[in-house]
Amino acid sequence: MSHEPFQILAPDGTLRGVAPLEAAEIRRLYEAMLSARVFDHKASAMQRQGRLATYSPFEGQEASQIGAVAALSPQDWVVGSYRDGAAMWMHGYPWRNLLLGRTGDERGGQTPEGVRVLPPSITVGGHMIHAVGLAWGERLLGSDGVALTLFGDGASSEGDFH
Ligand SMILES: Cc1ncc(C[n+]2csc(CCOP(=O)(O)OP(=O)(O)O)c2C)c(N)n1
Repeated sequence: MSHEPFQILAPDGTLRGVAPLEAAEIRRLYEAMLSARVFDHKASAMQRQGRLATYSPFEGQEASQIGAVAALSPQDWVVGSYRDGAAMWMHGYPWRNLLLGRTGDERGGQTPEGVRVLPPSITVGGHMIHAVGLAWGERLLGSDGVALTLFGDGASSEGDFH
């Protein structure tokens, strides 16, 4: 039995096999990660200046959030926590709303028409069951839409996770 590791780039940077994405798509995703990084730095600075009540940075998680959402269709759902702004934004939730929410302005929780993203969950683990409900609803409608939910390892200790 072979135990070859899954590898796209060799340690010296050469491509192994066929590139899974076109160059233009790689650039688009990299730009999205960079936008997320810039937002994250700005929001962290605003929190330290007292201009936001709280802020949970996601630096280092840009690829997992942007990459996961890049695989979705607009009809799919994103249900994240306070730390998942990059994923939410990638699926259409405005940065502005994320900032408004952090100032206590309830308009921050108003998802634009047609955007299938729930407002960020502050309750650790409370949003995963919403994602399951949305997925179940899609199934009842006969659609092949899916719901993506994101959470930390701590949330997996909540009863809702099970
Ligand atoms: C039900 C609930 N309990 C406690 C808290 C306080 N709290 C906020 S963030 C956090 C840690 C969560 O850890 P994890 O799920 O691993 O996510 P991370 O913040 O590390 O991304 C806790 C306990 C909360 N928001 N909700």
